[in-house]
Amino acid sequence: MKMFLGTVAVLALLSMGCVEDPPLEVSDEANIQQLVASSGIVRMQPLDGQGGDEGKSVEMPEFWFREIISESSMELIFENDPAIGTCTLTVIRPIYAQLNIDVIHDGEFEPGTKSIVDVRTRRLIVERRNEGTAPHGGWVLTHITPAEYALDSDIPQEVFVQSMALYSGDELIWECSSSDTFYSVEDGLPVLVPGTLVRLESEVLHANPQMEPDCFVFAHGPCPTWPRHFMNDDGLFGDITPGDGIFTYEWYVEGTSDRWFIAVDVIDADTMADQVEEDYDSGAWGIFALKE
Ligand SMILES: [Ca+2]
Ligand SMILES: [Ca+2]
Ligand SMILES: [Ca+2]
Repeated sequence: MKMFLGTVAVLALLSMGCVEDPPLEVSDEANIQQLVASSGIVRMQPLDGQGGDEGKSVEMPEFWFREIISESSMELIFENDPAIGTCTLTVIRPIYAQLNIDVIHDGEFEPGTKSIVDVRTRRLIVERRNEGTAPHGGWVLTHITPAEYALDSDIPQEVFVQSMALYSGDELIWECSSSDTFYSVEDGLPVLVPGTLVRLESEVLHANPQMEPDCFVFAHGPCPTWPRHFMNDDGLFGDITPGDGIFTYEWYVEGTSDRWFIAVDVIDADTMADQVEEDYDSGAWGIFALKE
């Protein structure tokens, strides 16, 4: 065992030595890869937070949450040659997880599990502003689309987010009706002011509705008490019109973070109806909101 540890230490020193040698020339692709890896707002959170939504509906499970099994590293697809000084990229990151779900309302947590095989995708635009300068060879992130979460399993996806809108009071401060929309990192992301009442609205689609309700919608991230919240369409808690297909969650912005990853997460009611079938079906969109 001692010899083994010694070998590991030597290898670690050798590899540190390699890192110290500065590369002669870093390619645009390598610089962009480093920029994307180091940028906090490119991150696509796994939506594994637990919620304050229990008991909001009799059709809902007693408890449920996603548990990450593994996340693959980010894959970048360059949509053009970065030599021209600007480049559009697709970022793909698979995730393997399980849905822990307990549908028996008895106060005991005895969940079943459902496999989650998802892929998260978003697109970026990067620009070379000051060639050859640090960091990242002068490459900066200028635009970003929302992150889109989709099934990558054998199950056909039937539930989809269609829109997201953020209001501060009555003022619309950010909206998205296509996950292909690019937003300027500088001035196109939602900005939230601590202490203000903010409303997140979303429309969703069920392509093959069989149940009533046909899906459940959740907000992730905005409020520190719980990372996950039930979005309702019953005309209460900030929802303006009951039954109009616009789901709402509203909250007072707290000043505890510099930014919040805000996602809308739709889950098929058929997925939530039992704890034994391998029928996980969900879709989501997410975007970073900044603190004013
Ligand atoms: Ca139970
Ligand atoms: Ca509504
Ligand atoms: Ca089912």
